[in-house]
Amino acid sequence: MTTVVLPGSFDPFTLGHLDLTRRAVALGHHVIIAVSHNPSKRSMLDLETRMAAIRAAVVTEGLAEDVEVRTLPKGLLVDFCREVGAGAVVRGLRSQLDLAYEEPMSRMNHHLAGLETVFLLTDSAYAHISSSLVREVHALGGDVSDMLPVPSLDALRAVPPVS
Ligand code: COD
Repeated sequence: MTTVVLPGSFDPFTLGHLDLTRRAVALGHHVIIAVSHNPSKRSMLDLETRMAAIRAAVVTEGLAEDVEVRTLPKGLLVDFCREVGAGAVVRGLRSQLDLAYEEPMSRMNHHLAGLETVFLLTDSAYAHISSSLVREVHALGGDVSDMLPVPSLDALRAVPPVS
């Protein structure tokens, strides 16, 4: 079993993220979901809330044995991967736009530490879902209940829409 890191801001953790996690586990990996913490970037949900919602979703999905949720410390992803003994990073690709964003990061991580990235093509059922659009739809009073695991939805509902 290889340990892999699935890094992200997960603000909020969506059904697309959950599907990515499930599929990485199905490939036989032990998955560390590493939640980034960037104090200079305002997130809708704070770090603890995001992590608690992810843990709850992982338990509900029956993945708790194979998945850990940790904070991604400030610094290089390759250093975190070395620290936790991860052999690769897992990232999802929804479109060519994602590939354009991911390619330089993947090449840099490989250059810095020989760290591989495993790309999984997003299930088309989730390809239109992004955390940023979910935040926007929610903030404007739209329904995001079919895009999020229940714990993320509960966390988001605690944040009032813009009036
Ligand atoms: N379906 C499937 N997958 C999805 C979906 C969906 N609907 N939505 C998003 N995803 C995938 C994304 O493609 C991504 O792979 C993953 O889920 C996480 O998504 P996000 O948006 O939460 O993640 P990001 O892009 O905010 O994460 C940024 C990092 C934390 C990875 C980045 O900032 C980083 O690597 N930081 C470390 C700094 C570093 O080492 N830099 C130098 C080397 S590059």
